[in-house]
Amino acid sequence: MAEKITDSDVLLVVDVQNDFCPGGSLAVPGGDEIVPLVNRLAGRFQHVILTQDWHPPAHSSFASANPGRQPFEVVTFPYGPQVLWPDHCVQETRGAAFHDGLHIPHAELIIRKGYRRAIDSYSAFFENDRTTPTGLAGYLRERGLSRIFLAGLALDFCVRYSAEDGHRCGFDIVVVEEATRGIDLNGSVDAARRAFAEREIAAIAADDVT
Ligand code: VGL
Ligand code: ZN
Repeated sequence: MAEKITDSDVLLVVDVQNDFCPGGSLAVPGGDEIVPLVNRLAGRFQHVILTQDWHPPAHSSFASANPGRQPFEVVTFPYGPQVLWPDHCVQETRGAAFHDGLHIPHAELIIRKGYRRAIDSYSAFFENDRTTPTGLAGYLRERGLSRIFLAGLALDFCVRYSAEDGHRCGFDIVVVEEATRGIDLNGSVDAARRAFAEREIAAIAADDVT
């Protein structure tokens, strides 16, 4: 199923940041391997938006900010279950910077998320309370961008939540799975694929994006 890219399509490149790549504090296995493909894909789109995980020091999602807790434990926050992470993507650190190989000079917007200390934010649309908006839906609507292709890190967290929320907001969503990698905690990659299938969120091979 080849898809012709049009002026109302946008590529959303999720969190291709040093901390999510090998050597980073929350490294996604093979996270850096997607960079050349993401660059090539981006070259086919007129419109590209990047997201950047952007936490203040001692963010509530860090295990280090929750006494007695370890990274990857799940705890209950006022808005529901929350995985506790190693410290990562702290504002203005090298870990929060985009991977050095990411080269998308025509990216139109960088949307930062996770900057409220008390709420984590996986999705590019809503924080983890699923009600606080990032502003992306309004931006896309005003720009007439109606179909979102997704790439980046991590498939089972920020890409998954962005896909589901984008779908819920009425956008057409296409996940370019080859241009993603997952963290895979307790079957979370399979759960992401099931969630996409249930919502008829399309998957596409990178070569079919033309
Ligand atoms: C992410 C965990 C914590 C992601 C961000 O980009 O998938 N995962 N913060
Ligand atoms: Zn984060």
